[in-house]
Amino acid sequence: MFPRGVAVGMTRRLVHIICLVVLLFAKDIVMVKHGDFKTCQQSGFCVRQSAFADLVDKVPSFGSQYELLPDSLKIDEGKGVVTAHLLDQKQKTPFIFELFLLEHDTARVRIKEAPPIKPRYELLGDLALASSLPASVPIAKVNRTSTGEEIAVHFGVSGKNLLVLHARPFRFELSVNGVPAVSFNDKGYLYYEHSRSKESTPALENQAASAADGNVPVEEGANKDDEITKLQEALNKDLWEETFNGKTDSKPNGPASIGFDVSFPGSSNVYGLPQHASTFSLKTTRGENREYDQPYRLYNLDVFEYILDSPMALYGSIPFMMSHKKGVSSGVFWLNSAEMWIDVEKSKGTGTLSKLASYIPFATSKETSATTTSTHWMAESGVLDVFVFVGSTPNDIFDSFTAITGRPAMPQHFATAYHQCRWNYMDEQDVADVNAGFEKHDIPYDVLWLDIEHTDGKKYFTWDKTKFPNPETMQNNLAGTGRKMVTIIDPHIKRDDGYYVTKEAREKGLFIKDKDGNEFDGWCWPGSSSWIDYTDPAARQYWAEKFQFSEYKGSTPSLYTWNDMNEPSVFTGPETTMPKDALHHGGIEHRDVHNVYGTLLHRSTYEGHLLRSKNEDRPFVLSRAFFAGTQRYGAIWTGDNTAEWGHLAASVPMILSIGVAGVVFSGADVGGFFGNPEPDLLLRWYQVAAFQPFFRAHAHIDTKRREPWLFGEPYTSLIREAIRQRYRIMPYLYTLFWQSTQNGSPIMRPMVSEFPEDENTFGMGDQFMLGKGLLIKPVVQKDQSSVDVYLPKLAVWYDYTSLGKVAPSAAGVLNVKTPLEKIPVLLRGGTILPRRERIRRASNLMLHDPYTLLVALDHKGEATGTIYADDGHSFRFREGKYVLSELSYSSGTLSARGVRLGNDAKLSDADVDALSARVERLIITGLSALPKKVELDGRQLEFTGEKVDGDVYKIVVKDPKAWVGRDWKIHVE
Ligand code: NBV
Repeated sequence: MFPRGVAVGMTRRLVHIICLVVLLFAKDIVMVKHGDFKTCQQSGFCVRQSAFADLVDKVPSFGSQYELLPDSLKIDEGKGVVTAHLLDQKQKTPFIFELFLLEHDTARVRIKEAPPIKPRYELLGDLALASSLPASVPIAKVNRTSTGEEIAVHFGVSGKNLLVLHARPFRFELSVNGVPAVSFNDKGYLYYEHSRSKESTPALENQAASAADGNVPVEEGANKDDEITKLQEALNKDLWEETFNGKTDSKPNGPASIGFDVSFPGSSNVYGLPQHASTFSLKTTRGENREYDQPYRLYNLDVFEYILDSPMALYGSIPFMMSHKKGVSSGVFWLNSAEMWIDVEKSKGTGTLSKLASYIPFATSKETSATTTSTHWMAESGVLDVFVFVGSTPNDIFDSFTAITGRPAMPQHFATAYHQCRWNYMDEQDVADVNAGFEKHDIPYDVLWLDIEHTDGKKYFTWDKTKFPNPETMQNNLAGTGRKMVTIIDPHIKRDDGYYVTKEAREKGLFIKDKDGNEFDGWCWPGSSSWIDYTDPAARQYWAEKFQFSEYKGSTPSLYTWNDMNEPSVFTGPETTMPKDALHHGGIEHRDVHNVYGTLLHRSTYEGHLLRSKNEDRPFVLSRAFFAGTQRYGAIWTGDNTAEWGHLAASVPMILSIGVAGVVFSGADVGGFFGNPEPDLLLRWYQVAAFQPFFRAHAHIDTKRREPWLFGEPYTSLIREAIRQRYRIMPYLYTLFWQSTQNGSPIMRPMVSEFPEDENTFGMGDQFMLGKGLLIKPVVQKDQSSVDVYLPKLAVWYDYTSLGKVAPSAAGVLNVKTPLEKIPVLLRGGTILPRRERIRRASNLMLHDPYTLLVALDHKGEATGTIYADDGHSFRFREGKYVLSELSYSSGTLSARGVRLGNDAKLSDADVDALSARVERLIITGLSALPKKVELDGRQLEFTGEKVDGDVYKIVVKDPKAWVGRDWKIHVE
């Protein structure tokens, strides 16, 4: 017999060893090769839809088989609704066509089977769209040809938008102010696999292919019969069952895929469609000189060590694409959460322009040399429910898209600061040491994160009692230094009868079922697991309640949440995810809801945070999987990247693509998750991430420790400085977050959205704007001593450090020296940027510190800016408890105007002062001469001045004693 203490110690060690073995085993399962994910050729519906499009290309008469029946057409001008029957002439299947015209220059088009033999999933709108959608708008004017074959519908302010609907073949085009923007089914790829019984004979696709056989062109030396057989095979591929890497999808409902094409006439660039490790302006995937040989895929997947420059699917999916050409922007959003593939093709010419000419006499010849981008969208199931947005600039499209999918949530102030994470901070001592390390090295940070090892056996909502015996004290200690903690909570629930979550969820029937109706059993971190079915409102409610402080033992109000593995990641499932024939609430197949599943967990956790704080505190939840509408719940990150320069470079277009698709709060793991970054790579990463929306360092459990002070000098000081840069601009950043809640504008913006008139910016994704005022270009190569930056000529630019005016080449290129301590950051003339220069250990401790206003003049000697401030954590801003200050500089006067909106008339000056702070310093650059005096209300202000680069003057005004949020004027004479 061993003494009791020894026995306990041995048992613990044994448990530890078993856990390690399980972990290694699990990691082996997860170490997938890229052959573990499907290509289009391995996906039945992608093959079928692509074959259909190929056939249409080869035999044009085969395409466009859909016709609107003119007699069935109903137009409700007042409500802005058009409906009609749509017939698939080849297969004689009926559909219902609906067009809804909405505010925000939006047209919604729905095509449904009438009626389907098997019901299709139509509940997605309730889950993914904003709770109140833009109102319908009346039709301003309708023109209809006598045969009813063409209908021209004007809508929007002064009828500036024109939608022309063609009955035969069915297609429509949308133009704005006379310029064609979007064309639907121009290529005739619309192909709706109607629902059917397995017995329906003969396979209608066979008829379809034979109908075309007379015309199928045959390459020299090829046999015509073989060609037709190949086509027929492709059109019939995997209709009723599909096997990939030994795993079979039983497809009890048979084929249900939908494909269509959308063209952007005269437009060379399309953006969005996240998530891919690809360029910002999407590459071509179809046509002769295509850049990728696969379409972009949207299917939320846990891809281990993802490769760069690839259209492969990753953790999140947003079926939204945007396009822009001078004067016209447009967007397309397909409300569909099934697996999707999208081809991108570019062709010379203007595609649909010629067809539009009769409606738009001024469809000008200016565009004849342009490129048209055509896209082919293919989804496995669901319905055709497409929103088309038009406007003049990308900002119009961000506004419209987030009016439909919801405005971004306003984060708490701390969430916009720097986060320190690793898999794992091992115990309470480790947490205390890391916290002390930040103090000792005088590096600010706001949040410390705990990964899966903090739990008792990967049972979420529990703590490993040995490593974390006093979680409350630990959190309170952090809170005492102004900091928060985040723990990870994943959706896989250990199948352990002794685990209360398993027991309760099982009793309530809240788990996803397998195809036979039994509780789905798969493998994930805890071993054998089941997955909560967040599509079920009862499951969401149950989950939300788990966050109550009384339920989540050891949690405190300063603890927030990280939802990982929610694609969902199932180690034993096909492509490391849930089988498509698994069943959700109401008998819905997983295939229909796959891409929205992770967002429903995100939402449910968000609701849990609301519940536990009685709607007091703004939630903070980070999710890995995402879908359209994720922005309503919080932040996402780009997943498991690698400590390589290429991954640093890729993070910029990735965050840009996610941001234009509404999810404005995102970031990449600083330093790279896998591998060990060299110190210069880590530093360069901090330098750029300090200007990106979500700023968190994270690392894999097998990597060396990399807290910012572990690399010695000069790295400790330089990383400290990079993080301090972030804290300085937090008032600016927080204002951008607020603006984004108003109009969906990304925090980190592509050049094209700030300079929509400058064609040089249209294809650019390697530099970005933070708001309107800062341009950042990362250093993404080792030992790079200088970097070329493109500076649009429409603006004047200043070096952010020296505040001297820079002089780019005639082509707008500026070569910036990049010694280790510097990456190119340029300040745009015309900007007033609020900063806080007193850096404290955590950002909330700076909330009442005074501001420094940085004014950079444009070529007219003017500048504007906004400051938004609130209590940093509650929802009281919704009742008007916030400060909004509009600043402008013109003719030597800086004017500040406190804007009081809504019922904030209740806000007294004292309230304003409590939420705000005074200006302690005013810096103005770009002056043509040194002023003689600077005064406020007749009071002379002290200032110093100097000449800086570019023959301009910079002055620093000391303590003007002006409050942000109040009205005042400072005169510079
Ligand atoms: O929970 C462990 C990790 C996490 O650190 C990472 O950020 C996630 O993306 N998680 C994935 C699971 C294992 C990855 C190999």
